[in-house]
Amino acid sequence: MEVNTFLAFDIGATSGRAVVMTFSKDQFEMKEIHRFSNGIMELHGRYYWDIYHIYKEIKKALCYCGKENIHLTSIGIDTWGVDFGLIGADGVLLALPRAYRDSFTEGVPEKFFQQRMSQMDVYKRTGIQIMNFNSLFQLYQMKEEHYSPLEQAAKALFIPDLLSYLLTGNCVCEYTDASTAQLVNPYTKEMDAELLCAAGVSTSLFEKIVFPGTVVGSLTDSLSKETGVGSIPVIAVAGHDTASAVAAVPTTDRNFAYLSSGTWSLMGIETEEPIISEESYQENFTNEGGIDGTIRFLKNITGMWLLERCREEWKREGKDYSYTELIALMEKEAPFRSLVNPNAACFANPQNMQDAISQFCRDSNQSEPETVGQYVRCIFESLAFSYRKVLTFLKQVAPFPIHRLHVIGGGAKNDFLNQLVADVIQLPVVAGPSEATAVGNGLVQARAAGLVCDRWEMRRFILSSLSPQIFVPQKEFEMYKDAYQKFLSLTSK
Ligand code: LFR
Repeated sequence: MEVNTFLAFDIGATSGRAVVMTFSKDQFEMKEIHRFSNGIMELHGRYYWDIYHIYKEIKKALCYCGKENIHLTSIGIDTWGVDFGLIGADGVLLALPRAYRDSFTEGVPEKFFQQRMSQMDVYKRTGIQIMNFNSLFQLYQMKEEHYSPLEQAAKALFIPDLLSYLLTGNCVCEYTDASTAQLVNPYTKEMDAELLCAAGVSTSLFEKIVFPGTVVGSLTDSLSKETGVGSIPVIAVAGHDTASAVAAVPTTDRNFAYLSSGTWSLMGIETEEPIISEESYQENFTNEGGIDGTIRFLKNITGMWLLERCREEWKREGKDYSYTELIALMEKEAPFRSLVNPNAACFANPQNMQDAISQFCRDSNQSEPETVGQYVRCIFESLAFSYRKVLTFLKQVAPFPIHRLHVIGGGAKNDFLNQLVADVIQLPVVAGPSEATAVGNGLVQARAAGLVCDRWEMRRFILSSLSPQIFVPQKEFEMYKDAYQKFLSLTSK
């Protein structure tokens, strides 16, 4: 039987992993072979990604494959969106890529709308939610600051493309990741020259867009030798991690909403056409690019970031809680004591997350959380209510009825939250795969190798290889009504 093996690198803002996916007949198996930490790095008041650290970790995984004689068919890389590296005319990486959590773009969209193009026009052209860290605003602000790497740059490469470039020496601009930049027209799927001009950069800064499944090139000779894996192709997968995750929703029909749950909670629907309307503009929903030319109509909700940051703080105090311990502590506490709006600007990158949560509660006349369990409860309940709010809007605009919510990504492992969400949204929650991003990444490689033909076949493959868990609502919404009203009052603009 023919066996194909793909190596999927899924690199998030806090950690990265290398997963080997072995395909035989109509099933696949997955094995995580390497995991490493990632994070933003402060240098002279600016925040960067240490791309060389990521590169070295990628090499470690390749060396492991070389040593273990794992014969790879191809490699694919997905990462978070919007950030990019700048390359000089001679191919040199000019600086570490700046990180989207750097506050350098705070207030920049407002300036851009005033001086360059109206907010409505930007939204109509791109369908992308306004977030200050979008590449459009990063580029504009870098220009304003005369940021020297941009002054000298011949090319900008989004992070997955940048890593593929380091591995192969070839440059591409992959569509799903480019779509997060707020520079792409979602109908033509090409860069919008007027937007680039408004940001002050040349249209030649970006390569022509390619679609998931395109071969970027082969590993450089020196890497092939050093790692021992040989001259294997690097595929431009759905380079945006959320697009890879959505590709891996285990479903056979379109009647679903998804929640890609990790550092961010990305909640939306998959559509054939963009939804760009007065309402989507008001609610700041985004139309990012998916595989097979689909649109990911979704909203960013600040997700486990709130808890991840609290956990780091508790760790610094010497208490390294596991998720199981946190949930046990939370279960001892009364529900709905305090709620926050996870998307409030104060949670984007605070000095101290617990202080930010307490401050939010004080400002909204609520009791501040006092124990670890109370913080966890506050975060989970606020997230569940955010999901209900977003789903209510999705139901209004979806061109099809929504029958269930698929929770994919690391958050799918949180049974407590899955059940709470099912109760709060009054729809079944289908949880898993928790490694959806790596699965989507590997399946796009499998498609490039001719093993599957489209996203529906990819999804059938997932269903026959993995079994998602289903949580049906067990409580009436009536019992959440008052708390939900309170939550809505905290999130109204
Ligand atoms: C998730 C994600 C989101 C994007 C955010 C910043 O990892 O890719 O989809 O909005 O990171 O790029």
